Amino acid sequence: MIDLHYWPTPNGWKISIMLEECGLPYRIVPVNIGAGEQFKSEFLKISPNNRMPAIVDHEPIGGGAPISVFESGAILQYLAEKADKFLPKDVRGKYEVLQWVNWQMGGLGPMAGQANHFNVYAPQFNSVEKLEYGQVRYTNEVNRLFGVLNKRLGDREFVAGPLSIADMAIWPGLWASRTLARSSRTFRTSSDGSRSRWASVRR
Ligand SMILES: N[C@@H](CCC(=O)N[C@@H](CS)C(=O)NCC(=O)O)C(=O)O
Repeated sequence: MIDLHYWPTPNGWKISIMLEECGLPYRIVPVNIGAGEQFKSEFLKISPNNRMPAIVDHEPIGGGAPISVFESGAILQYLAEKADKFLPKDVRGKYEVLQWVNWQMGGLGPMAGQANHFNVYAPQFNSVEKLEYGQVRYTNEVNRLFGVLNKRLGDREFVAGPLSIADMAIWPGLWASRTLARSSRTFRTSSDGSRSRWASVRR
């Protein structure tokens, strides 16, 4: 059995989607990040960066003591290895997928998070003048990243080969982009044909 330390956000969805797609048995352990549960000492033992999601696998690959994993990209990779699904074994296919997982983890995820912060959350507490630089910088970067994804999806059904952990890492970010679209005048949604087609395939 796998414990999924979870709260319903795009990063949490990556893992619940993967567990469901793999058919692996799991139970949800809620981490209410609005109530500060991510700072509890018990949780920090498995996720020292005080962020969810995290997992504890009580029947790990290879047996032995339970294994805990934090960071959604590492969790997706662990589950792919455990289920032997959604991550090819051959070196070309594997790194085709992992480069896009890392693109999400190091690029789209953090940048969409910042764009969301400056456009959606911070305006409740700050003046427009204070926020404008951050809004422009991060919205432009998200526009650029979505352009990269759009181009990638122009001639293929999934991000990297057949359905993989790359799709599961990237898809939940579209949620953030919909919130952004409502709050930012500069977020471009018009030229996203390939991305929209891919998003609807995954629905
Ligand atoms: N890079 C991390 C990011 C995880 C993350 O940012 N989680 C947020 C919710 S989406 C969180 O737990 N926030 C709690 C906090 O900021 O204290 C991952 O992909 O797992």
